[in-house]
Amino acid sequence: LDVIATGTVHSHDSDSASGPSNGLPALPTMAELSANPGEQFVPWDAALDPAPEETVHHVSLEVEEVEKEVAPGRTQTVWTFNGQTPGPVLRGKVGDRFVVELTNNGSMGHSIDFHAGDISPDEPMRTIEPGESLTYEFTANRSGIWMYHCSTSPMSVHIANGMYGAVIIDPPGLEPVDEEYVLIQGEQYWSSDLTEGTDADAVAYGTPSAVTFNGYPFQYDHEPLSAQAGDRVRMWVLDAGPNLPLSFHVVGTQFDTVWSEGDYLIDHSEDSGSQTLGLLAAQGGFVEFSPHQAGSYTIVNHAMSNAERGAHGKLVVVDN
Ligand SMILES: [Cu+2]
Repeated sequence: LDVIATGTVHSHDSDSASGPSNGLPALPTMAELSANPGEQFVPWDAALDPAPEETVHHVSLEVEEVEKEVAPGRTQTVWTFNGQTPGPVLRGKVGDRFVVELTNNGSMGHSIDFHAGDISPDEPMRTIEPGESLTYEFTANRSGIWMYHCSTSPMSVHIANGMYGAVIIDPPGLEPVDEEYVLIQGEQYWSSDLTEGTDADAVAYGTPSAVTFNGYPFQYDHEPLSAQAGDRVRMWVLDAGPNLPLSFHVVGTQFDTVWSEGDYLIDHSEDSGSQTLGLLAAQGGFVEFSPHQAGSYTIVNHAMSNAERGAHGKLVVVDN
């Protein structure tokens, strides 16, 4: 009775009504995550340009900590490369050289790690303080969709708070297709402190507030990707994590080509197919398919709870 009178039990009850009993912030509902974006919302452009002709790529990446709408009704500080999450997609061919100038315009130490290169991490991946720069050079000796990310500790928080992107190195002989897109899965773990952005405990517990393709939940439900019936469509896919796997599926299609982590599982097959491209954190690949009927094809992480947290979109196919 004493316990009830002091309100301890009552406060426990209200906790369980408003959120998990472990003290973590309450998770947004699917209705909240899929609500209409704010007026300032601009979808992250998933359409890919072919690799440029140049074989030496000079890239400038600026770390910027910016306020951004990361989900409907949620504007917080995010840590970015060039003001966007994911950061810019770099694309080239096997043998290309990348010369990256990284500048830290943020308020704390940051860094970058390119999986597309194989070099000693010690110097180029070092954390630099605000106002500092470094040059990070590598030759892309192997094809892939390679993750890049901030590698400053705690890495889970720097990645969850926006610091990731992709380098696409085309496999030799990769043929042009009618439509080519890139989808990068990332998780958000919202802090109640909008300046902090990410809740480190929620990351540790593995309870994401949102799971996104290209940085915003459900964004391609609002602004669908497009193709014409009979088109050949290629979707490059990267799981930037920081933690969760991705079972990439496009409802109504079968993949006749799947390339995962360096090799083809199937390649223009006429009598076998694939339903998902399964990726763990930091793995990537691409799928190809030809939707032969007009319709609205849903893109999901088929680990369905993640789709319902926002790893979900649409490819709208029209008659040609
Ligand atoms: Cu960082």
